[in-house]
Amino acid sequence: MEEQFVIRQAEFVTSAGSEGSYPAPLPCEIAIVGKSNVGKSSLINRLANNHKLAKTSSQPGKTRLINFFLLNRAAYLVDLPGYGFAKASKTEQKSWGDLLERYLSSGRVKHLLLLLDIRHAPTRDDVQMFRYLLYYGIPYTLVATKSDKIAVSKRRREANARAKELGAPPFAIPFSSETGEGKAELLERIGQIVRDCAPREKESSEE
Ligand SMILES: Nc1nc2c(ncn2[C@@H]2O[C@H](COP(=O)(O)OP(=O)(O)OP(=O)(O)O)[C@@H](O)[C@H]2O)c(=O)[nH]1
Ligand SMILES: [Mg+2]
Repeated sequence: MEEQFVIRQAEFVTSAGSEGSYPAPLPCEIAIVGKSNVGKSSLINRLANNHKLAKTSSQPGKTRLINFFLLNRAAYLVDLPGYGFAKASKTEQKSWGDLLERYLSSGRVKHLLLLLDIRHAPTRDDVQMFRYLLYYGIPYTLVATKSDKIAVSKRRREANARAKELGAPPFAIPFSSETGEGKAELLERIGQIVRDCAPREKESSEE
């Protein structure tokens, strides 16, 4: 069993609306993508055990900027605006799309958590996002959110079904921000990711 990433400290760093306002990069940056209302901000709060860290809302379209959170002063966890919020104006949709695209193509992100609602087949936007990350070779983990909304006996199977529908290998972590289900599994994954992006220990050397 992999070692879990223990979040000892999680703090909000900044909200960025353009590249100029991203914070100085760290070796490890993990970002969360998914459609509006799928539970991205809630997931951050659950991982950090702080329901006030990221702003959430029952109304889609809550997160509108790129929000950087710093974990253990070592890695960024990045909350992104959701896609596919039909009620937003065309202009707003375009500007969120541009914001997301510019961020994803900035080369900062080392790993993406792509969130899918465990109850629904992925949308066209989800499929497009998945193809985009494959195209750019961004490592990813699929997370099936709101697992508390379906029977326990179906969770693992339904989560994997969502991954398969996306065109990915059939594995997604069932996760609930309400109950904490999947938190340990996701923190193990994050532990792996952080270890992978940490710079190698330098040999002490005078040269
Ligand atoms: N039952 C249940 N509700 C959840 C879960 N996660 C999120 N929600 C609810 O879903 C709604 C949206 O959650 P957010 O975390 O704001 O979603 P988001 O993906 O950040 O949305 P945007 O910022 O609009 O892109 C809120 O009402 C949450 O309380 C979950 O695991 N279970
Ligand atoms: Mg949000």
